[in-house]
Amino acid sequence: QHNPHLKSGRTAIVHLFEWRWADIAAECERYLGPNGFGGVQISPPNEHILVSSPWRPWWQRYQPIGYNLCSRSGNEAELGDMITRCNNVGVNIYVDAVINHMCGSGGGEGTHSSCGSWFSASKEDFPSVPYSYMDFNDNKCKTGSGEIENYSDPYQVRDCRLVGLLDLALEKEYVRGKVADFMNKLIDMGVAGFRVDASKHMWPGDVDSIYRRLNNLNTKWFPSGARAFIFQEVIDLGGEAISAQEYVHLGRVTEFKYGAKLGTVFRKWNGEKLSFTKNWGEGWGFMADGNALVFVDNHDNQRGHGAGGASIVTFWDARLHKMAVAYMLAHPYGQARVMSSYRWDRNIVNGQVFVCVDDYRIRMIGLALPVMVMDPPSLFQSTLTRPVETDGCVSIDGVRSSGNMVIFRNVVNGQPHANWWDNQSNQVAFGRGNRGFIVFNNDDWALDVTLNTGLPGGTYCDVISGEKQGSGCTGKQVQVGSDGRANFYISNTEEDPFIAIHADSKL
Ligand code: AAO
Repeated sequence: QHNPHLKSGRTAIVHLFEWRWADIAAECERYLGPNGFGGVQISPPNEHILVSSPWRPWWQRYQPIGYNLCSRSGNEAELGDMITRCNNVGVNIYVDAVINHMCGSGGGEGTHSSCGSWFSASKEDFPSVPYSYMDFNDNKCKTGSGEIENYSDPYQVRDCRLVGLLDLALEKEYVRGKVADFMNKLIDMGVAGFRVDASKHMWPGDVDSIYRRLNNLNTKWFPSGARAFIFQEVIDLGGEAISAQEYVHLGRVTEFKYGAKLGTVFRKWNGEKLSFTKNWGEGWGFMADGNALVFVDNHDNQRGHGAGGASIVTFWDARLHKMAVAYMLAHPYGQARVMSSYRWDRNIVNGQVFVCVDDYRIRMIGLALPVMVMDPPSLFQSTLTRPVETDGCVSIDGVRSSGNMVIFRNVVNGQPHANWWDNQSNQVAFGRGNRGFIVFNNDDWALDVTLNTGLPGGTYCDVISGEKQGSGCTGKQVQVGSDGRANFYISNTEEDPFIAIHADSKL
């Protein structure tokens, strides 16, 4: 099902990677709700393995050992409280559903799991579900190793183990039922939908059968008869046996070409120029607008996992990343997702750990909030409640842009891509009907040009260098004449070489 069921006027989703449920609940009330965010993609809520080598890595949560709702992010009560509180302020919750597999085959045996449930990876025994060896694809997989050895063979990709993860037999009624029960429990608690992890590794017919078993969404917050939003993780950069097209009738699909190409454009690699993005979207060979879930970077390719390659821009390239995220949020194509995660700054001073957070926490809010560390000292202590330390980290300057661009996207919602301008190089501008206008300078020289913005005459506040506060503006001001034209000057040496104005930033 392709509709994210966003509440009125909201348009963007944020992935709060590895955040605790209690922190997300507070964030919904304090920031996301009031600032027009439509929804949160949360980390997998299922019980997961505890990995010791390396110590408690983020990716242990992609190794379920059962469907009890307790994880590094918190327990079932905290999850339920978060869902309720976010829904109550108009912010939907989307669950990262890991249903293709259980833990890795080398996961051992014992109670090293997030709720302490016993399991045996070697015997393929997960009594808390329960699943036994009969519920896995060992006999179906035809490779000698039992692993996916060749991505050009669709049978291997679906029937064999992805990086050693025990592959569930989703053709079995029993397994489908257990997966659906897990998802239905979350639906009944009030979630709006699911990111379906590793969808490429499941047969479309199998996941279709599971989706059909899902309950309608909880009518406390959603219209009666509303079906869960589904967005499926299928990495399709072309050149493999399995394409995203095999899944688009079932729900939206992650468009991995989007971030890979946008990164190439902003980095000016392969002769790409921003001016070539005049027909950005389907014109670039991406899937149909209504099928796409788009993002600049994700939790995998931000840290060297998954696909996209070196072109992906992340917070490590903060200047390009801010521009790329703003481009995505200003552009009408696809359901947009921004992300918040964290980075571990190798900065330990006198035994005290200084932590930097990346895009979201610093750039969008700049407030003192709990900060996540990469390898929390123990379970359920995954965040350190202390103010953001900027020592040795990114600066707080110019931190508003992504949050304000989410508001831009809401304000221009439904308006057509309009008033395109480019200099045949890396300076471009476009508007959204008569509601918003954005100008980028990614060239090595200044931009100085008068453009038709499509906006009514008046003085507008640039929401990148500042924002409207009361009747004033903390950033640059743009004068739009009664003919809709305005002069823009953007130096190529600015930290944020782009300007965005919209109907609600009019002074
Ligand atoms: C961990 C360890 C493993 C260990 C395993 C089991 O790292 O060494 O064997 O445990 O004990 C995450 C981590 C994994 C981790 C796993 C479980 O990323 O490192 O394994 O948790 O703890 C494929 C899948 C895609 C998947 C991606 C990472 O298709 O679904 O790999 N993403 C999701 C999650 C991810 C999670 C899982 C799935 C598992 O987002 O966080 O894993 O639940 C090609 C294919 C892609 C393939 C990539 C990477 O891409 O197309 O399908 O993604 O390779 O293998 C060019 C090509 C491009 C190609 C790319 C890379 O760009 O154009 O197509 O090169 O080769």
